[in-house]
Amino acid sequence: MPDPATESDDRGDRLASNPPRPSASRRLAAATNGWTKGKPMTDTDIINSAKAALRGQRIETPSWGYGNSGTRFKVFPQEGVPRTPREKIDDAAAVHRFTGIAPTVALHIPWDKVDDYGALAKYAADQGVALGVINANTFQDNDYRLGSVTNPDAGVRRKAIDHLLECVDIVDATGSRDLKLWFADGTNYPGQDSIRARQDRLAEALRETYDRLGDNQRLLLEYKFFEPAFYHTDVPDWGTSYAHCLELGPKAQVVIDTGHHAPGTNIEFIVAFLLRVGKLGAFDFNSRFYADDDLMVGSADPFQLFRIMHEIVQAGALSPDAGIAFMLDQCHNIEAKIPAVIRSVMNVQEATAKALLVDADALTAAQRDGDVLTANGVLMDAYNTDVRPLLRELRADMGLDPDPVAAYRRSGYAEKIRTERVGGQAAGWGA
Ligand code: RM4
Ligand code: MN
Repeated sequence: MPDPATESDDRGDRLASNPPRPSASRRLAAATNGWTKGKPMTDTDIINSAKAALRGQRIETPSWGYGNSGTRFKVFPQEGVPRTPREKIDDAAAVHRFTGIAPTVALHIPWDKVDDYGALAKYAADQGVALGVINANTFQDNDYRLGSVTNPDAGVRRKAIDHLLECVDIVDATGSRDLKLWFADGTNYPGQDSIRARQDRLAEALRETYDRLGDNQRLLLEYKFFEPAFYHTDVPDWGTSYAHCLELGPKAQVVIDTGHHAPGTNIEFIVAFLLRVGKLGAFDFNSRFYADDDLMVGSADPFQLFRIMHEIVQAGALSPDAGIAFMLDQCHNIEAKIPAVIRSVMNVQEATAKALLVDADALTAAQRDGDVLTANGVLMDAYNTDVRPLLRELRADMGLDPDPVAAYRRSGYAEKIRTERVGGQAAGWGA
């Protein structure tokens, strides 16, 4: 049986028994080298529609990714790090200038607290970007030692809920659409608190927040299976998040943070499941080796990222109209931050390009025929395609430099912020 995964020597046999359907990399060559002559139109169509989809792709960057960060052992400060929300917006705007597909920046409250959010939104617009998802923070106050919205103390719960409501006000003021919630809540010891009562408290807090949302606003609920609580977490997994979102209503959706799963978890299954039921609201993209490392997305396991994007593409959920917020949730502890964010955006873009090159017709046919190896081969063929020439061409079409990282390095922006941002308090965890 022909195996499309090996696209070289057995090609003659394949072409003899199958219609002349070029592999993904040959289709790509067709688009970039004018190889289309005599080949089915559909192949060029795949390339063109891939390019159109890539042109419309949107990836949101996190304001906190531009600040100093580190581990609990050490934060290594960097020069030129932003000191204010406006300076973080400047950096996000720089990433967008070089990538062309990162026009929004997520804020974290209170890290990005300002007096006038309307003015901040206007400032962002003047820099060529918009403010995106508003992230609440109920994990850094002394009061939250035993939890925030699930704390046994009603007064602490009230304080946490008030913060969530304040964040909805900020969603209003910034013109954003989404409020994103991640809770550090949980317990460290069996018996420490009632797991079940904490679920009731969580449901109450979510309900009050949900009811405060405007018609076009959403509550996005993130999950994480451990840390900082280690015995149990109150929203440990997608099932818990999904159940709460279902109970809340249509404006509540699940956030998948790729770093928040146990090793070996099949994240693309979660993506497929939630897409099918209309409950996938957003991604927090990053890469992990061991824990919640928040390293550059696609760096450890680009194949996993491809498999995730394949589910997105197959479900027609890539376009911004589908309503899924594709965000990065990363920190750059030892590497230069802005080029690392640029690289991360490109990693998502590359995985997406490969997913767009999957020959969906061939895949469906192989799946229908129960042809396991061909089906897997179709997927691998797309994954093994070098999409960098296509993306370079796309960027040139978009009026961008084909090599965003090199263009950033040449731009002088890094030197500029290094000399300008002297004094003041650099943004960061400050650990
Ligand atoms: C959390 C979670 C949230 C992010 C914070 C900074 O672990 O992933 O999404 O807002 O980190
Ligand atoms: Mn996250």
